[in-house]
Amino acid sequence: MARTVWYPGHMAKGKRKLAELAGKLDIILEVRDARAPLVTSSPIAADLEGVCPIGVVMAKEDLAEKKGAASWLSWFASRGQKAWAVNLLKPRLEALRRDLAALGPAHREVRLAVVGIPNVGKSMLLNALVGKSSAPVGGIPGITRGVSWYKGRGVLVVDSPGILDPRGGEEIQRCLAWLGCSKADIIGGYDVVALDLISVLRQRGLWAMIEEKWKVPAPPEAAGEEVLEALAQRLGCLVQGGGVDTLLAARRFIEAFSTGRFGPVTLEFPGDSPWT
Ligand SMILES: Nc1nc2c(ncn2[C@@H]2O[C@H](COP(=O)(O)OP(=O)(O)OP(=O)(O)O)[C@@H](O)[C@H]2O)c(=O)[nH]1
Ligand SMILES: [Mg+2]
Repeated sequence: MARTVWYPGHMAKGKRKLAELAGKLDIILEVRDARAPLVTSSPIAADLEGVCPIGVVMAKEDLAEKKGAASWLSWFASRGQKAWAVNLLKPRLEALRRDLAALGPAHREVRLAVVGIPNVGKSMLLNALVGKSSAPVGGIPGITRGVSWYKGRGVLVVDSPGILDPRGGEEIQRCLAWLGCSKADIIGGYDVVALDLISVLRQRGLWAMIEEKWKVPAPPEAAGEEVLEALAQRLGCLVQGGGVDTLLAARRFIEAFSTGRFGPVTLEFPGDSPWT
């Protein structure tokens, strides 16, 4: 299996720090992306299983199909694992807060850490739980660089940097790039990653959502490269001399997909995941 080279020092250090802290925590909240809750699982949460209870928070519920989030909640429940689905842009965390409050001893706040791969919403969740904007949030992976404590509203929360699995294969890393969790330029480039996404969306009958928003059809006889060129034309990504800038178009396409601009989509369903 191919190895990715993107495993910067802050990820290795964050992983060590979290392992040291785990024994002092009441729970670890592992944030995943509700659009693909298996492929976005965290290697560090898997490592810490048994050291401390782990609950799964599926963030970006607003970007996932309703039936997808519901079926994942049932799937986690059937395995006896605590899970919640949340939209952190409009957080309604009553159920999560209630469950957390039941965990810690009455005399002190609940101690928890928020872990997960890059850009899934860890810092947004922390801010929503703490009740104020404390941790930096951003649309690109790698915003949080260290492990820090935050206190508020009955909780003591540790934020941590997004940690990717350096052993994840190329296909997994590409899927993570579509979701904004990995950087396309370190796994073959934006055009390769976009062509892959075009192919998967067509195979799964999901191209209609792109066509509806961006008016670019993808008839069965058209090659992926032709569809990418049509996207570049549509987006006005042109180069001097009359050609199209497919790299720029690929980047815009992936950004639009990862931030949910085409509408709700679920890439993995229980029992139906191409990556696991
Ligand atoms: N639509 C939507 N966007 C979200 C949600 N949660 C987080 N985001 C967006 O996802 C991006 C990443 O959020 P962060 O909280 O910075 O993610 P993180 O996991 O802390 O990222 P790193 O620290 O870089 O690993 C931001 O642009 C958020 O606005 C959600 O529930 N719905
Ligand atoms: Mg963060």
